[in-house]
Amino acid sequence: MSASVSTSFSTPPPPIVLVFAGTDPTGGAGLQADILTLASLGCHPLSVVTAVTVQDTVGVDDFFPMEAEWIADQARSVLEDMPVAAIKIGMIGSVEAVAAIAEVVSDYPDIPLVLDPVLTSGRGDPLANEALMSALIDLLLPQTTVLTPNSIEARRLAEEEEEDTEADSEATLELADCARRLIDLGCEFVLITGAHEQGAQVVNTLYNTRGVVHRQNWERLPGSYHGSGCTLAAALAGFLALGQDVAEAAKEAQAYTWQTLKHAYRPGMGQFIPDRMYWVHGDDEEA
Ligand code: PXL
Repeated sequence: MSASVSTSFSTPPPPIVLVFAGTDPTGGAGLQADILTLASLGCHPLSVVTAVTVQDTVGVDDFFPMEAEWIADQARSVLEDMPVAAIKIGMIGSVEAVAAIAEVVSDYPDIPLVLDPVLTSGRGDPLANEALMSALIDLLLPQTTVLTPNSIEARRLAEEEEEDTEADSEATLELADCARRLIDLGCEFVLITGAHEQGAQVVNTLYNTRGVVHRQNWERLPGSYHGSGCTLAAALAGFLALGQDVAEAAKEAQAYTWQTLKHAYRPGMGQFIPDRMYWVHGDDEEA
């Protein structure tokens, strides 16, 4: 070998974030969204493919779940090679894959874990069934540092858990009750996003075991966005990897995501795509 590879960087290496997610060929959501987000924040993304989707910016037509063993093998290879500062989990294609991921992450209890409970596409195409929701609740929630459901996902997960009890399925659960139930199931924090609720502003609330940690209001933007939830959860994992605590990371991730939505573009015939690299594209107008 001739010249050796230079390692004399004066800046510290980027923190590493391990992502489990499905691929989205539009680049709008899923693994591609996570990679763009983490790169934009100065993190190094490790990417474990959990499923391959067929979709455009309008909706998801089909998906092919990766075999559970392949998911675990992808993750274990990189986890044994590199120091991972945070883990983010997005779409998981099967119950077996949930079990495999749960087993892998249980070997790394000190790494903060952000779980984005992806249940449908933006159009509402199902990406998870009841069995998968139960597996998420039983196997992954107890290992989760921050769960990031939108209000629809929060209600579905909380109601799923109450199904066998006397919960009145007609009544709409208050989001604070959903948060309490989800925390009782074992996650440390829940960040419930409110874009699907009524109101001139979007209200996102972070809860922990003691109740509300903080509530952030955001100007409601007019578009329909593909991959906003992925962006938020990935940014949260990124800010945790950069050393922030959960309360601060949740604020920063919301501010970053709002900017990506503010600068979103519409490359196809469907939803807008958040611009995770908005700061590269020369528009330095303040929000
Ligand atoms: O936005 C949720 C999401 C996550 N992951 C993948 C997706 C979608 C929505 O379409 O396709 C792969």
